[in-house]
This record gives sequence, structure tokens and C-alpha cells, in this order.
Amino acid sequence: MIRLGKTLAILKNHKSFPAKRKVSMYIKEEIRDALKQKKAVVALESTIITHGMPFPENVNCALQVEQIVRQQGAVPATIAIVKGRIKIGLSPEEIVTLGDTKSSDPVKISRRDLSYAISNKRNGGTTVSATIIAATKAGIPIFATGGIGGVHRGAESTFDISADLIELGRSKIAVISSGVKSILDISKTLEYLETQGVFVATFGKTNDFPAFYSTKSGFNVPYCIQRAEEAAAVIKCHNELDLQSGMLFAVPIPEEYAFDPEIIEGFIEKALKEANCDDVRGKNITPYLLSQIAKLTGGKSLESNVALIKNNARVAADIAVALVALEDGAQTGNDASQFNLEGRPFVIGGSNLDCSATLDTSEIKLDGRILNANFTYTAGGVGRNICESLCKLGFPPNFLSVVGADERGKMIMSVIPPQSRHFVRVDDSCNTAECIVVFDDRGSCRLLMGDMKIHNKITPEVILENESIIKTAPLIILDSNLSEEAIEECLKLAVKHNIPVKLQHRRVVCFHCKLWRR
Ligand code: PSU
Ligand code: MN
Repeated sequence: MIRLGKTLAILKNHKSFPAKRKVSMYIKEEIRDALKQKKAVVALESTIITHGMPFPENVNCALQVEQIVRQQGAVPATIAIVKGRIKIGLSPEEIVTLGDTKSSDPVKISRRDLSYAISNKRNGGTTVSATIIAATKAGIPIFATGGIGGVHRGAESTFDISADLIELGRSKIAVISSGVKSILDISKTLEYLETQGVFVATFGKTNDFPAFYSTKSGFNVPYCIQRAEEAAAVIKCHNELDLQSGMLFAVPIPEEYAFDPEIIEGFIEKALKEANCDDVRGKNITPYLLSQIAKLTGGKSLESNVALIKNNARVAADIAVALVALEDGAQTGNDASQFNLEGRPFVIGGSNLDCSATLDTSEIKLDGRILNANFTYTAGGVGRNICESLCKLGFPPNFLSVVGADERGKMIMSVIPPQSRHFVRVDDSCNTAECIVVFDDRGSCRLLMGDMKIHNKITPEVILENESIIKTAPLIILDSNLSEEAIEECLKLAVKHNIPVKLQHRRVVCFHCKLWRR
């Protein structure tokens, strides 16, 4: 029962939110500055903290997720209601306080709960739907979560369809999630998203829409996006069209944390039966199922949930950074002010365009005849490969390299994440390095040709110029294709500043004998 006075308070708040902005929205200074300066920001929700996970795993997860967003060069904005105030950005202390749910007694807040929670000065975790509302009002275009809500199984009789879907249908925001939770009816959820006009793509290797705990659901979506820059380009276009509807990028859970779909389905069905027996309904159903499944799997599902959220946060930050770079029109991204360059691993080495020619024979005669081959082009270079791997692992390094002022150079530049591009130089006096690798029909590498003179442009002087940043690195990684003088200069710096060094050789794989050869 709500008293009349309270009812009026709710209505008043509801009417005045947000047009008259009587309900103040607190935006953390760091986030306000980042938005003003058009830097990358990632919104994060808080129902995961208050209702999605137990204490203290919830708090640890939320803090680590923020850390990951920062490592990738974006500013995290965890959104929640704290004592009746909408907060865009929480302090670590606030995350801990909110996450200790025994004392914070939080409400699970969707669109419909906002006014009540605010007027009653409650604490609350914002679901995807309420987080979308707050994030769009603050002007944050990218939002990461675990799995959005969807159409529940049996919705034809329960009518249980998450408010997340409707909010996504009417808000200009890109949500990064591991699809929808497999406790739901995924097929119906995808239909519903289509009706709402929500752009849906997988972000991964296939079009198979991920199912939260498993990498695949068996339902295909129309688009598959593989790189943050591609996602950013679609978002940019969507924003320019001013479509006022949302976008969903579905990232599969990392393989090593994924459940076999059949195994997790057994647990889900058991949990659903228990929910039915306990007569759990409405907004309690999702938290109930998540916690039952965690019990049934001996905590394994919770580990998976944490892993997928972290991975989504990393992808979201990469997309946010790429979007900023795209909107800047900064193709080279040589804007140091955007990223903190200090304290990162420092990789020095080559960026090549690799052409692999796979022949249809093992009889290779080099006498001027044409051999039939299949060509594939990939970005390579020992240094660049290491840079890419570190970015994917969540440790974007500084990368010192040189490319030519040609098409190949542009292509290579476009695949180096913006946060690692600062030390990549463009030199118009040399070709971008290119490497041609010839494989025979058994997959053995038979011939290598390289135009790699440009690597000599990484001179001792170029290296010394960057000493002030190199000296803050926890590790220096050198490509053994560098000139001897360059390697020597790096080793001198490493000794001077007491930094460990890894010297990395090229590796050639021989598929035939399945051996890596140095
Ligand atoms: N992702 C998770 N755990 C969660 C949620 C997402 O890994 O608990 C939350 C989100 O806040 C989402 C909500 O909006 O679950 C969906 O709840 P419902 O099905 O009641 O709409
Ligand atoms: Mn619901």
C-alpha cells in the first residue's frame, strides 16, 4: 500500500523526470570530463551486482570489470541508484556498499521502478532497461552487460517479456552482451528484437547467436562482426541516421568457460521446475534462476558469468575507443592525450602484410613456370602479431613500428587498435613490409620472400626518443627482425631501467609435421 503523499511524490518525480531535470542525475567528474572531451566511455549496469551474483563475488566482478575497461583505454561508468539518486559512475566504496546487499537492501530497478526507488530514497541496481535510460540521458553510446533479459520460456501464458527488449527498441545505444540468458526462449527473443527494430549481430567467428553460458544457441542472426572497428562503423552510421533504436552486439563466452549446451540445459530445466514449485514470478525469476543454476553447477556457472562479463567489457571498451577514433576522423589515432601510455608493455618490431600462397602440389620447380596457388592476405609481422595478442588478452601495449605511406600501410594501421597506435610511424620513403610465404599442398612452408627494409627505420635514435615512456614499461618485447643496433639500444635501455626483455623470433608453422619451427 502506498500512502497518498507518497503517490504524489512518485507522480511528481515521474512527470519531471527528465525534462525539467528536477531529479538530479549525478555524473562522476571523470566521466563528465571524458564525455565533454569526446573520449571513450562504457556504461555498466548494476543489477548484476545487486541481484545477479552473491556477495562478495559481485563486488570483485564489478571492480575488475571497471579495471578492464580502463586497461583498454575507456572510462567505466557503472550506473546505479544510491539513496534515491541516479549515479553515473560509482566510487569503489559505493560499489562495495551497494554490493553488500544485506545492508544496502537494493531494489531491482527497471523503467517502471525508477520513480518509486528515487522518491523513496532507496538503493537500487539498474537492470539493462533502466541503465539504458540513464546512459542515453548522460550521452553514453556504448553499454556492456552479461546477458540482456528476453522473452521467457512459456511467455505465451505468463506474458513474461523483459522490459530490456522494449527499451532497446527505443533507445539510441549499443549494448554488448553474451546474447540472452539461455534460461529464456532465444528464438522468441530474436523475433521480438526484430519486431522492435533492434540491430542484432554476433561479435565473433560465426552467425550463431550466443546463449550466455554456451557459445552457440543454434539460432543464426543476419550479421557477424569480427572487429571493433567494424562494429564502430555500423554504430556511427546508425547514430548518423538518428534511428532512435538500439543495437545488440552478441559476444560468445570465452571458450574455456563455456558450458556444453546440453549439460547446462539439464540444470536450467531443473531450476525452472524449482522456480515453478516455489511459485517465483515477475522480477524475481531471473535472479532466482541464476542463483539456483550456480548451486546446481557447484559455482561453475558463476565463474562463467564473471568471465563473460569481463570479456564483454573488454569488447565494449574496444568498440568505444574505435568509435571515438572514427568520429575524430583520426585514422592514425596519434592523439596521445586520449590514452595513458605509461606502465604498459612496450613492443618494438615489424608490421607486415603477409601473403600466403598455397600451392596444389609438392613438386616445386623454380624454372619460370606458373604454379597454381591460392592466395590469402593477412596482417603479420612478429611485433604486430604480439601487439594484437596482448590487446586481445587485455594488456594493450605501446607498439613502436613503421609502415609505408601506401595502401598496405593504411590497411595495417586500421587493424592496430587505436590505443596501441601511438608509436606507429608512417614513412613515405619505404614500402610497407611485405612477406610472401609459399606452402605446398601438404602445408609445409617451402619458400619465404620478404621486403622488410622498412624495419631498419626503427633506429636507435627513434628508440631513444621514446625513453621517457619505455622506462615505465613492465616488459619490453623485441622482434628479432630489428637491426642489431636497434636491439642493442633497447637492451641498454632495459639494463639502465631494470626492465625484463623478451626477444621474439619469427615462427613458421609446418602443418605437415605439425611442428613450430624457428
Ligand atoms: N547479466 C548478467 N546477470 C544479470 C543480468 C544481466 O550476467 O543479472 C540482469 C540485467 O540487469 C538484466 C536483467 O536487465 O538481468 C534481466 O532481468 P529480467 O529478466 O527480470 O528482465
Ligand atoms: Mn520479467
